[in-house]
Amino acid sequence: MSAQPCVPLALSEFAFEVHAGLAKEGQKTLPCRYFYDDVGTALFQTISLLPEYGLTRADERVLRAHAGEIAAWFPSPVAVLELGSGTGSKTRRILEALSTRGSVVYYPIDVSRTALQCCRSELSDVAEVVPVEASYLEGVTRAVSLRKTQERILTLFLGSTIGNFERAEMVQFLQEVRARLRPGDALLLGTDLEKSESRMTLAYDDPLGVTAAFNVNLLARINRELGGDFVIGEFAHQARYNRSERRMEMHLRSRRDQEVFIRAAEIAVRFRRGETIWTESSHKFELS
Ligand code: AVI
Repeated sequence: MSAQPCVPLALSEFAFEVHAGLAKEGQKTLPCRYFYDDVGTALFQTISLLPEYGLTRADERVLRAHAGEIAAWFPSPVAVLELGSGTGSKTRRILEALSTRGSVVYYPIDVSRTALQCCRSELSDVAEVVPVEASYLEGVTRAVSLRKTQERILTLFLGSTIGNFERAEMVQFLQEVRARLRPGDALLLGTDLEKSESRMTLAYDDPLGVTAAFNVNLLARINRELGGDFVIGEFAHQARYNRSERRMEMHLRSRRDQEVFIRAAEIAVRFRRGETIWTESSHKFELS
């Protein structure tokens, strides 16, 4: 039997995962999905405006150029599901193209209520927006259960969010999505291509420090929601490219030896100077 961290069952999922990630013997970790509270969501929206971070705009360009062509594959009626909708701005092109032939239902799926609210106010003029506040797979299950008999489903998974999964989990996740769909439905997947190391590093360590704030906000969130006592200035943002795994990694590096107590996660964590918490992987892809 493998050793399990000794965590009381009554902890919230967030507290449980924080405990499990910070109690690890080797590399400490925190799951990147906890970046997206209201502050993190707003910071990510700002990241997507930065000249150094071209990913969101690249998605928009591709969708602008090909929305009509994509829409032509789908006879009406169509429902659009979007995993991790964000504010839905890039989805407008697709919804507009589909709505020229009939009404469209749009299910944005996101854990961030703020992002869903933004989505609804941005896109209600082009589609019937039905926000689904849930994790991706739970959201797909819920949205698919609302499908009308003839309706085809177009699932959007854009912005290279798939890159935030471990490589082994990516295929499994896509299989899970497919299992919830049926023949005639489709998935449109957006992935970020590998670029020069210097360009990718700038995209994840921008000179304004927005990405640094996005990363460090995870500790601030633990302080706010779980009664942590992280001294925010004692951790530095670090972005590195892992060439063999073809991924950008974000870490939070402890500036000194220190101990942090997190009340709701019932844990005291010791950090050595220079030790890091690994907070995110953004895998990059080749066209093939
Ligand atoms: C949401 N996700 C695809 C972004 C990425 O590029 O991995 C999150 C992000 N992390 C740092 N900057 C943006």
